[in-house]
Amino acid sequence: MYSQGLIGADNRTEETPEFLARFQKRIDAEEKIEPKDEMPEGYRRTLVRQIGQHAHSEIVGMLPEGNWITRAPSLRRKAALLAKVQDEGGHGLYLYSAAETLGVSREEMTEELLSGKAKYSSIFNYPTLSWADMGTIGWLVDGAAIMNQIPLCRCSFGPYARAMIRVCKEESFHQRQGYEIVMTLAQGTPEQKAMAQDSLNRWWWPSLMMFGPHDADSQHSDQSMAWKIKRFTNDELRQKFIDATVPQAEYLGLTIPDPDLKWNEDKGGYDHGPIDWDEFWRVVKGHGPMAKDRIKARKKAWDDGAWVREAALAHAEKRRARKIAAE
Ligand code: FAQ
Repeated sequence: MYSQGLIGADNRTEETPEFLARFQKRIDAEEKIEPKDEMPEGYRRTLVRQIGQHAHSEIVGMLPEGNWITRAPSLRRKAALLAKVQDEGGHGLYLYSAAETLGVSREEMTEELLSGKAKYSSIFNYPTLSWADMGTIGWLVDGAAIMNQIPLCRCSFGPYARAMIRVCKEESFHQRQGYEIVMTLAQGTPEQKAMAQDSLNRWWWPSLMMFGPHDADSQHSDQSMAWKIKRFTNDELRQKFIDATVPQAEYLGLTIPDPDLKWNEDKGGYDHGPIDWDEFWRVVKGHGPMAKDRIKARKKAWDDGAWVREAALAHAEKRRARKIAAE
């Protein structure tokens, strides 16, 4: 991928075969790469892309659930949902900070999100139509996020790996509170059970799409695996998620909306029906059902927050000037 003559992420080091071999040796020895270490520019760019996309997903991911905070059915549910959405905001901030260590600013990343240049997870482009969706998001969306993020705790880039440890602990609470909501509905009245089933029907396939395209169509997987940014391929993680989730649905007495789903004794996992990749790419390219609303909401939040950023900068400048005057 790299030839002699390319310059590394520090803008000085030439990416010679020796440089690349030295870097790969550190990766292979499971050493953590830290922000000031020498690294190939491709490694830096891959991380900025993935961590930036991940941060945007957390922040945009607050919107579908935020939609239900005022309509939570009890004080207990409202308190848990508020805490969960707040955690997601926190995850976004850790992740923006991790990306900033690679020389990209939060403003630049936000601009890329608002202009449509940077992606965020396809899952957050679907609407939350009923209270049951709060349960299903915790159960399936956070469940899928954990499956994907536990291996990221071993990512070769130190700040990302460390951020993921805390994020995963919080995601685990999110998953449980979601499963408990769905369990309450599934064990409730026939109408409540139907609401849970309808929600599962709508979120199952988009949750499988969260893991990204089939391995054969995943342009970044090979290099990201070699750099130990990713530890498993998209299909491997999707399979693990299906195998863990099917028994959970059975326990709830709910039906996964896939007539082709069946246990395969030979592979020790479930076979599943075809994923609608046309829908996936449509959503990824910005044509998801809620795509326009999501970006509009983020743009409004950014614009409405301009005075806070300006005030914080003016305050910092005033303090700096006072400190200099006192010296
Ligand atoms: N949606 O070559 P690959 C959460 C893009 S956090 C949109 O396979 P890669 C917490 C991909 O960027 C959820 N785009 O790419 C929560 C690439 O496009 P690019 C987010 C997608 O990076 C819960 C192109 O397709 N999690 O849920 C998607 O090796 C509840 C080719 O794909 C993360 O971001 C998609 N689903 O693998 C919050 C985890 N899939 O960039 C609120 C970190 C693929 O070349 C409520 N990220 N694309 O223009 C990753 O693990 C990886 O980036 C993958 C994709 C696995 C997502």
